[in-house]
Amino acid sequence: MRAGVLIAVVALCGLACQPDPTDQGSMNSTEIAISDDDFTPAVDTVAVNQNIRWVFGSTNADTHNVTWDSGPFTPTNSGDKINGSTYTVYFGTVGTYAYHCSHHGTAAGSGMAGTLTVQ
Ligand SMILES: [Cu+2]
Repeated sequence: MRAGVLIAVVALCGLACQPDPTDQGSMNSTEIAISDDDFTPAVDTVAVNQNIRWVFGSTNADTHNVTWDSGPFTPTNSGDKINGSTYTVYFGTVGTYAYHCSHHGTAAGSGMAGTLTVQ
């Protein structure tokens, strides 16, 4: 009986927990994909006190990085990374954190840029 309930919950979550790619403002992903030349989701909202991981795509032609527009980050960027690399940051403070790729975007959200809201 318990197994039946568990399977029902998993099946329900399988449908309800799918991110809607057209609704970026309300996404909450702990993993942000990096491709040529985008962050997905570019606008993300997550709960405080957890790791967020940027994953550099396995088929990217270009080198990218995560560079913080401002904030308490040391170092202030991920360094240039290539295919399959990851960059993980622990967010223990509520706030809005803007970032960009220094090769394909600029601070304040133009080009390859993203915003992470931690609440
Ligand atoms: Cu880039």
